[in-house]
Amino acid sequence: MGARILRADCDALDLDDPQRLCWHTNDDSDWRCGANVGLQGDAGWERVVMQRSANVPIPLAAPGAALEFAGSIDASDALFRRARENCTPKPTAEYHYDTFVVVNDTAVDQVIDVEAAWAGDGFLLLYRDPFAPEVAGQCIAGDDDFGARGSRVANRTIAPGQIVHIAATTFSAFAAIGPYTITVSTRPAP
Ligand SMILES: [Ca+2]
Ligand SMILES: [Ca+2]
Repeated sequence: MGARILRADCDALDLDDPQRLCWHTNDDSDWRCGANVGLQGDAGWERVVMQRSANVPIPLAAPGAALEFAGSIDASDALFRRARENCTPKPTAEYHYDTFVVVNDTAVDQVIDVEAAWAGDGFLLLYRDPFAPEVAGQCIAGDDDFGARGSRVANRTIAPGQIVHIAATTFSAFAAIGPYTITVSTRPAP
């Protein structure tokens, strides 16, 4: 801590070190990947930058406990063609949405209840993994209204290792209904 860092346009030190990396954005010399050096212009190598999905699955709460998510459906949110409550597709209109991804990381089935509280006319959907809402069969369940400003999908069994994408969206196309909370309760073991 506190040591001065060595700044140079490339890491050309210790050419046998497998941990060092260099590629230039505005120069063409000294490219390296570990101990493989002099790679500039080498067609056998490719620069790839990968970003891990922000939606890393979150383990379900322990039996008898719950996860709480909060968000807001805004005009800046992505749009998709959501399913209806019965999971048949709505092929034309588009809806802003957020997703939350959960996983049953236990060795046994878990039963969950998913309940949303909206500031407007929200719509709740559960999808299988991978999240491909336009693909038939990926929708698990949906609910428009539960109470005055809610939606609820109850009593869904999630298999060991199963990933579920919870989509928070709206009844009306292109609506921005503002804040919401989603509670994912894991039922106590029977
Ligand atoms: Ca949002
Ligand atoms: Ca609704």
